[in-house]
Amino acid sequence: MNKDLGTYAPNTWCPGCGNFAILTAIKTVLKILSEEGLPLENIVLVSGIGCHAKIVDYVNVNSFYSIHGRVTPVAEAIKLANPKIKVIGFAGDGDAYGEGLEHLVFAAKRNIDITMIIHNNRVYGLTTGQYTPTSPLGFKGRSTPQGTVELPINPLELMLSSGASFIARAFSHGLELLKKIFKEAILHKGFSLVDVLQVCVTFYNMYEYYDKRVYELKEHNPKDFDSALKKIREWDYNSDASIALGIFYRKEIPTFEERVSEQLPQEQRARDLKIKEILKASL
Ligand SMILES: Cc1ncc(C[n+]2csc(CCOP(=O)(O)OP(=O)(O)O)c2C)c(N)n1
Ligand code: SF4
Ligand SMILES: [Mg+2]
Repeated sequence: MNKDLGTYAPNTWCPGCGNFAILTAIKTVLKILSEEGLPLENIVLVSGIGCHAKIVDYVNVNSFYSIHGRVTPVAEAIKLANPKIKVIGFAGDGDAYGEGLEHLVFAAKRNIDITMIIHNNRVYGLTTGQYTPTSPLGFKGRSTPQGTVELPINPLELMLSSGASFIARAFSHGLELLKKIFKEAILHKGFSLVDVLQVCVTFYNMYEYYDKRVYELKEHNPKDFDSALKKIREWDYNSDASIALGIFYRKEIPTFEERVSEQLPQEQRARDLKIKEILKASL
């Protein structure tokens, strides 16, 4: 296996695309986690449809290409079928905050132990520049040549109110923080979401804009719901306010799969255990 977890698939992202940083960060983090004892075969990546989705072609671990808007339910199904798997979903903003939004809300609500990494370039990249739920008011793109006439959603506020137990924001220009946040999100027990401000150089080049405004969260208590809400509301994806990066909220609560397992009748749990032992012995 290629040591840096790369593959032979030709990379078709535009030069300068923020997806490259996400790719480098995730490969590094998975490598570190495997050195720390997480077998690579226990990791499954899931992607949607869009520029972001190609990431699973470029990382040499098991993966599943789903369809637009359905990264979350596929990731949830894999986790429920085999709770020992670390499932990491990669979704676009159109994908996760548009077509698949209801899945995200319910995954957060049930606190299923999956990690969702959102490549939030605030545009439909693959289909060449239409607006998404996080494009700012007045965004001019293929489908809105005169500018959008609606305000964006704040996905982090939505996640907080839906019950997500880990909420963070990262930026594709700043590898160290990206790696740190990805690692924390993957290790978190419960539903984790990282909204990555991933710059699309071709249809919405925001490098300069973000570079001037981002700062890293310090002296912030991520266990405190009210402080998290206050920080999350500081920037509404529309104003010119400063943009905080880091972990806004983190809470340890029982996961969906733990609660499901508790409800299983004793005989069924014993039978599942027996099947696992037989499978283990036959390997
Ligand atoms: C069910 C379905 N609806 C719509 C499409 C068309 N489609 C493909 S990619 C895409 C937008 C992708 O945007 P985003 O999720 O933000 O990903 P990006 O390309 O920006 O990474 C759309 C609308 C599709 N393939 N399937
Ligand atoms: S269109 Fe945008 S998001 Fe897609 S590869 Fe090019 S720069 Fe990246
Ligand atoms: Mg997008």
